[in-house]
Amino acid sequence: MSTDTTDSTLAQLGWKAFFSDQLSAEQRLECQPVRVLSVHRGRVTVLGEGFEDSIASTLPTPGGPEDRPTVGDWLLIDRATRSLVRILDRTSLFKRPAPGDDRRVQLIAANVDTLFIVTSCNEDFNVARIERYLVLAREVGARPVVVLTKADLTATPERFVAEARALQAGLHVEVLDGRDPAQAARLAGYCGLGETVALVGSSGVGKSTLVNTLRGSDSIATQAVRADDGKGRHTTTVREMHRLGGGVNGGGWLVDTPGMRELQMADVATGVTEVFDDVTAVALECRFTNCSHLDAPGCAIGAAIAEGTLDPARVQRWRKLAREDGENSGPPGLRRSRKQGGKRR
Ligand SMILES: Nc1nc2c(ncn2[C@@H]2O[C@H](COP(=O)(O)OP(=O)(O)OP(=O)(O)O)[C@@H](O)[C@H]2O)c(=O)[nH]1
Ligand SMILES: [Mg+2]
Ligand SMILES: [Zn+2]
Repeated sequence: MSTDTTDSTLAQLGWKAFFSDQLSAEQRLECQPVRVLSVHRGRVTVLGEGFEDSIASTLPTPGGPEDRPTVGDWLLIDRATRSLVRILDRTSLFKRPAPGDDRRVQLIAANVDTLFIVTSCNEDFNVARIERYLVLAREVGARPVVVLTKADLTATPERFVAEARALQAGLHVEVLDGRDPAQAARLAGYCGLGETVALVGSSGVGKSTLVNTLRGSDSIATQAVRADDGKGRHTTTVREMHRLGGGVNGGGWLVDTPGMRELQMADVATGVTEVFDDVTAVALECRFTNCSHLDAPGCAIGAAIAEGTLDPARVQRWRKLAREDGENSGPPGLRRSRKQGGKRR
């Protein structure tokens, strides 16, 4: 579409050639693209050129489990009836096995460019959890940025930064007091015009606070963490896209998400291989086929741990994720029940 770059509204919303190329000549005439800002029971709030409304989210011909609109999706709606015609193919889709249900998949967000992996400089900080999110980012092809909040609550923020940086060469790590606009402004570069950033992480780490600070507003509810254990109160309950103002604020979109209790992994073999490329490279050298790399004498992983070139804790985290992926992946009917397959995190 020739209007792609000149049409500021659609461009601001993240409209790209990738999406416009999917429209047939007929759809160009009869349909209008809109982006999903939030999802409610059976309905979606959408924004398009001169159009913001809540529409029914039922597809004319529903298909597989990913065939339903999620936050960040681009939809085609009929100009005349304003009904949903189709979901455009996504540049990326974040999903996870729905907690407590082996058959369903929860769609977290679509068409995300960058993932803010938010954790705080306190008890929440956990390299295994960050690795899980890194795997997810790899799998869908979004740029990961580790955002360490509550830097003001620790005397040694650099310790957290160093631990996070060690997880992946060249990983972007930002550390800040998420309530401070001047510090939060360092994140604006990741969310330029039309770009979409999703914030994920545990409850109480300050995802909504960051969105508020970046927008210069306090419209999203936030809540103090529990005094006894420092855990969040699951304040945010819906996934929602929020627009950033222009100028120093970038002009992009932030998807705020509810804090996750657990992040199970399924269909992420590629992501695991890439995030743990140091471990998988050694595993490939192991001369035993079907080696569990646990304690077989002569195993390459065991040798690398003994030599000090591989961190045993990291190998253990790799093994856990790889096993979990194996258990949760494949056709739903063949999945092992997670209740039997392993303990919940
Ligand atoms: N000291 C300090 N407090 C912060 C910081 N960021 C957030 N907080 C506080 O942490 C508490 C939780 O923040 P929220 O923004 O509600 O956390 P959330 O990640 O959105 O939590 P859920 O919506 O439950 O997933 C609030 O009281 C915030 O004011 C920070 O950088 N420093
Ligand atoms: Mg929140
Ligand atoms: Zn081995």
